[in-house]
Amino acid sequence: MIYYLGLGANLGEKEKQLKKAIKFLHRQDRSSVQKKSGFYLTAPYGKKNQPSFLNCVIEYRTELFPSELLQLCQKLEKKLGRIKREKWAAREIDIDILFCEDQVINSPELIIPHPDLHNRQFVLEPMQEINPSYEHPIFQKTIKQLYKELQWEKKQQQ
Ligand code: PH2
Ligand code: MG
Ligand code: MG
Repeated sequence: MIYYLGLGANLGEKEKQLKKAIKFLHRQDRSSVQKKSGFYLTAPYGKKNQPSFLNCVIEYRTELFPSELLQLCQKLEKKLGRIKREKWAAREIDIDILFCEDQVINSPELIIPHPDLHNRQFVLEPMQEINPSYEHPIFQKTIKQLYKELQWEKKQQQ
C-alpha cells in the first residue's frame, strides 16, 4: 500500500528527529520511503505560542494495514522521545497518516484522509513538492488545487 505521511517536530533537534524517523520507517521489513519532500520551517498552526516546526511529507510503501501503521508510528514517536502532553502541545516528533491510496477510514482511533490537511499549508506545500497531482478521495481535488485554494483563502483574510 502507498501512504503519505506528514512529519513534524518543534522541540529538541528537529532535523535530526525527522531524519531518524525517516530512516526507521525505511528500515522496516518490506517497506520503503519512496519520496521525501524537503524540510520546511513553518509557523505553528492552531496553538500559536509555541516554537516553530520543521515539517516534511513522505511517500511510504508498506504492506502494513492502516491500524498497524498507526501503531508503528506511535511506537516510533515514543522511541524518539515524545511523551504524553495535552492536545496541540509542542512535541519532539509527530507522525500523521495523511492518505492511504483512495481509502476513506473513519474509526475512533484513525481518520484517513487526515481531516484537517486541506487547511494546513505545512502539509500541502511539502506534499505538492512530491505529488501535486494526487487526488483527495473525498474532495476529489488535487493537492495542487487544494494548495491554491488555501492560498486564496489566506489572501482574503488579510
Ligand atoms: N502540528 C500540529 C499543530 N500545529 N503547526 C505546524 N506548523 N506544523 C505542525 O506539524 C503542526 C502545527 C498538530 O499535530
Ligand atoms: Mg499532527
Ligand atoms: Mg499526530
